Amino acid sequence: MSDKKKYGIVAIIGRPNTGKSTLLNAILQQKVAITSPLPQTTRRNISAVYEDERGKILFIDTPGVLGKVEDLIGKKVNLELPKTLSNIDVLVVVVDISRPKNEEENKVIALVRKSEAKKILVYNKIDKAVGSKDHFADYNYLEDEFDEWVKISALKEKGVKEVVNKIFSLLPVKITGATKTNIDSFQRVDRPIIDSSPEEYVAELIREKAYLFLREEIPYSIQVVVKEIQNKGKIIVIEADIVTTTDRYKKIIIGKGGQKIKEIGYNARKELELMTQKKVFLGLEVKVDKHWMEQF
Ligand SMILES: Nc1nc2c(ncn2[C@@H]2O[C@H](COP(=O)(O)OP(=O)(O)OP(=O)(O)O)[C@@H](O)[C@H]2O)c(=O)[nH]1
Ligand SMILES: [Mg+2]
Repeated sequence: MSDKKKYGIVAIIGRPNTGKSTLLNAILQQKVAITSPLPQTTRRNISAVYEDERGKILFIDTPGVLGKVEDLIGKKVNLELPKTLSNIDVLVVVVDISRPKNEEENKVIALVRKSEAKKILVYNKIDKAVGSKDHFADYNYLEDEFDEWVKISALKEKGVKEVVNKIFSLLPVKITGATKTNIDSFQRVDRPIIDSSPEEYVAELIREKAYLFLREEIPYSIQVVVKEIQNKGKIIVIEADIVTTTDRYKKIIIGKGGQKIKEIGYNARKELELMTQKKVFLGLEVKVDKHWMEQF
């Protein structure tokens, strides 16, 4: 490997729903992280490697920084972030300029100030931030705290390459041993290299569809557990549970005549079939476990 290549670890942070996961997917040109219109979609760090002729970047997509933390998941999620930020080269901070700034942003800024990494401010959702929805002025005073800034639309894939260019421009050519080892450990499979297991990945995909079809009805009271993935040649058989906290929620997830669960299952299955180019059988059950959040 040429000495001129650059290696670095990059964390993507910001308040919930700013488009962090959408940006990572756009950079990698593959869905590595699920996205949804609901805040708190990402619950755990998602790592994936980007590589081109300039070098390799290990991206870490993080759960959104929450202001008021009301549930157990939010509490656990909030504790993780400062640890993640302790060993990174570049911090990509995503703000949604189609929404006014709020107190959650101040929490993000506090984390930014503590970090010794290089920093890029990403103004996202420029496609949506027009007329009365243009809140750019709320955010642009932050530029002084950053090494670089860029305006993008992660959804429309505008300005995404610019983000990668700026990351490479901020990475030093000389790399520390630790960073390179960390990135090389991701060299196992096809690009982009994701650190989640097939079970975790499929579970996330099902959770995405559940968020999509349930909307605000049972916000964060669900998790998905994939119990089995069997590759039977032309067909993949998957057994999974959607776990929720009460019988009332279970009823909502199933829906009238099983309509909701069917929709969730159908859409998850279709996406998996597209990805794998195989037929997928997806057995979905809804279960109640009052305590799942405690074990998260
Ligand atoms: N119009 C528009 N919508 C966007 C853009 N980027 C993301 N979105 C939408 O914003 C919503 C949130 O996107 P996510 O990528 O899930 O946001 P996130 O920051 O990862 O959210 P958490 O994981 O909950 O912290 C989704 O509905 C996306 O489709 C953009 O550039 N323009
Ligand atoms: Mg996310």
